[in-house]
Amino acid sequence: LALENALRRAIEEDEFELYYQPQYDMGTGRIVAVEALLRWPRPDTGEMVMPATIIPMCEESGLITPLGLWVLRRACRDYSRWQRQRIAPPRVAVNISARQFQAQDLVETIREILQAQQMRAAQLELELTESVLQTQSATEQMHALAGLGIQIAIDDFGIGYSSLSYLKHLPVSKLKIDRSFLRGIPEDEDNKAIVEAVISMARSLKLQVLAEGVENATQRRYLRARGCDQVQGYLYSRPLPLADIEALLQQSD
Ligand code: G
Ligand code: G
Ligand code: NA
Ligand code: MN
Repeated sequence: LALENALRRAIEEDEFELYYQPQYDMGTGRIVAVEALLRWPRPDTGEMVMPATIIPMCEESGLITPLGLWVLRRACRDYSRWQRQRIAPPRVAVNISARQFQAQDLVETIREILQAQQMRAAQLELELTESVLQTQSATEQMHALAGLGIQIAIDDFGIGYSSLSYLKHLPVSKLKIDRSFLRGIPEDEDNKAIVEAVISMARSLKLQVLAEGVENATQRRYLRARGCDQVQGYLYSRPLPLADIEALLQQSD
C-alpha cells in the first residue's frame, strides 16, 4: 500500500520518465522505431523503479488508466518534437497493458492524442502481449485501431499459451520474439527451434518479425541468415533517456 500511494503521488507529481530503445531493420541498418519504456526515478530513495514493479501494481489498483494515458501522451509528444527537429524515426512504439487495452474509450483517446500532436496513425505502433488477444471486444478494438492505420505488434511472442490460428484473423503487423528465446542462440537447440519456427511462421503469414534481446554478433549473424527483419537489444543500444536517444537519432540521420 505504501508503494501504491507513492505511485499515485508520482503520477500527480509527474515523476515518471520514458526511456527509448531503438529497433533496427537488419537489411538497411536503419532505425525503424523506438520503443518507449517506463522508468520511475524515485526521489525519496534514488532508486530507478522498473516497469516489472510499476505495471502490475498499477493494473491492480486501477492506476494503469492515468499512467497509460500519460505514457501515450508523453511518447507522442516526444515523437512530435523529433518530427519538428527532423530526426523522427518512422515510428514510436508504446506498450499497452491488458487492462489498459480493455478501456472502451482507448481508440478515441488515441485518435485525440494523434490529432493533438499532428501525428499520422502509421507513426504509432502499439505493443500488445498475447494475453490481450483473448476476447471478442479486444478483437474489435484491434480492428478499430488498425482501421485508423495504427501498427500493432505482438510483444513477448511465444511465451503465451494462445493458439496461433488467431493471428490469421487479427490486424497484426509484427511479431516480437521474446528475448528469453535468444538466450544461448545458436547453441541452444530448443531456443533455436522456436526462433526459426516463429520467423518462418511470420513469413508465411506475411508479418514482420523482430528479435528482442540481441546481445552479441553471433546472434546477429544467425538472425540475419534466418531472415529476421528487425532487431532490438543491448548489442545495438540500451534503452536511453530522452537526451541520449535524441543524440542517437541525430547521428543516425
Ligand atoms: O524496460 P524494461 O525492459 O524493464 O521493461 C520490461 C517490460 O515492461 C517490457 O516487456 C515492457 O513491455 C513493459 N513496459 C515497459 N514500459 C511500459 C509501459 O509504459 N506500459 C506497459 N504496459 N508496459 C511497459
Ligand atoms: O519485452 P519488453 O517490451 O519488456 O522488452 C523491453 C525490455 O527488455 C526492457 O526492459 C529492456 O531493458 C530489456 N532489454 C532490452 N534489450 C535487452 C537485451 O539485449 N538484453 C536483455 N537482457 N534485456 C534487454
Ligand atoms: Na515491449
Ligand atoms: Mn517484449
